[in-house]
Amino acid sequence: MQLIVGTDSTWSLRAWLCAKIADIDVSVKVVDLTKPDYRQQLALLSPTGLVPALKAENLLVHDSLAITEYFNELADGALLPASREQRAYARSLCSELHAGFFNLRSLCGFTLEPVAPVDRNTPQLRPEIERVEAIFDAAELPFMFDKPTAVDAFYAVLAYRLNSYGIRLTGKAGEYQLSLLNWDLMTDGIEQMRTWKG
Ligand SMILES: N[C@@H](CCC(=O)N[C@@H](CS)C(=O)NCC(=O)O)C(=O)O
Repeated sequence: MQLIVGTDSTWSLRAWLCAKIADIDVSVKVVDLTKPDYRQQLALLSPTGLVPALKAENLLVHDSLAITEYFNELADGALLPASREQRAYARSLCSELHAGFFNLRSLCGFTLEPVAPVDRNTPQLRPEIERVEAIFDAAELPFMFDKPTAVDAFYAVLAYRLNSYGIRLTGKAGEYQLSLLNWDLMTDGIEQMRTWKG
């Protein structure tokens, strides 16, 4: 299987992390999203013109959440917690990230380079950060549940983004943020992302 990813693409990193948690072997094809002709390249690889996309035999999965679910099925549920209730909660958290946190995304753009801190108390950021805090507060530690799941993969990228902008959560939420930042898979993922830039 081939995972088509983009430079500095957080959605791509989430899919890559999920492949690793599920122990699924994928080769990586990188599209440099800074190149002037990247849209032409992507048009040949992904029906939406977006990354990530997963190319399997007779199949193309073109959204990070769908890729995560596909990996989860291939790996007999390895990406979600064991209980049905926890799986429903985990899916809600992944969907919430996938569909939300617009202000954090637009005001704290993902970057591997050092950036200036932002004020977490601005009216746009504060409610979203408080929501992240509430989610992180419920973590079992060191992961959200009793084993690494897609939730950790999805939120590790957000934990990293917050940290880049000088936003360190406190209390249990802060412990979970730190645990995600120090997670060996996440540090490997960040290194992997640096190689995508060539
Ligand atoms: N909901 C999609 C979002 C994918 C997405 O927005 N990808 C961005 C990179 S992070 C992209 O391909 N951008 C290229 C463009 O906008 O032309 C997913 O989760 O896979």
